[in-house]
Amino acid sequence: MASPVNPKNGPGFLSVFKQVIKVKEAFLRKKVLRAKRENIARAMSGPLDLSMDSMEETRFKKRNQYLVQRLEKRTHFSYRELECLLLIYYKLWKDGLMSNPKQEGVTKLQFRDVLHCTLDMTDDTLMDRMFLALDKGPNPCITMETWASALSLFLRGTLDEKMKFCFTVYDIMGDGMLARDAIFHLLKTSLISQSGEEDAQESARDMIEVITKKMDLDRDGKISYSDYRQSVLKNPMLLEVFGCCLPSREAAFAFLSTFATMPVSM
Ligand SMILES: [Ca+2]
Repeated sequence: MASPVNPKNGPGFLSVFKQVIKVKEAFLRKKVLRAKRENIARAMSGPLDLSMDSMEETRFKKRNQYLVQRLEKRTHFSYRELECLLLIYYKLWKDGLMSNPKQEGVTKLQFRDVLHCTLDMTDDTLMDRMFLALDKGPNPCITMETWASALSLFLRGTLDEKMKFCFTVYDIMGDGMLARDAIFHLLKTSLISQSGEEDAQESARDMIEVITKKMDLDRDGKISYSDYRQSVLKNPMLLEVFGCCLPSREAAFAFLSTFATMPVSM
């Protein structure tokens, strides 16, 4: 695929995008119950397209039409939504090219910033694990496919998709089982950001008993995917029990409203 050309100067795309999302979030909180969601999306989609002329946009869409067709089958987005999402990718890539002309796509670092700034995923403790679950390759950039499928999961993923993703993030040993020490490590790590190291150890020790009792359904001392899945189906609050790795509903909704024709209901 050809590199984007003629990156324009001006504020970085991500910072513009971040501001748009923040405005949308505030706006949606106040108005979502009264305003028609489609109108919100249409009325507020303008500012994101400032940095690309229509010829360039048309060329980009034409060049990627087969990819969009493929992604339409594999993600929860429509053809038009995918075009918008890939345009966001393209603009981020162009942003990156300003500092590194050899950059071959959106870098993982940029994607991390997007998750941080626009999807409010500010908990860094599991970020590396999340990237491994999304994209195992050593390449510093993510492909458009990874971009689209990750956002499909974060914005419109089914409970099953989310459970599989979360468990993969938690499964540090990669053997499909969460042993006691892995559970302790996950709990402690997620608690450290809220309390100090010592308090986190203490709390993790307390929590491990409660959680194992609740989730280790076959009583073999480990939490398998089947234990986890059945527990989450019974109580969806347990989905992110071992650490945050999904955006909040509000953040996902605000992001969706930048490009989606029919955002999910809140
Ligand atoms: Ca078990």
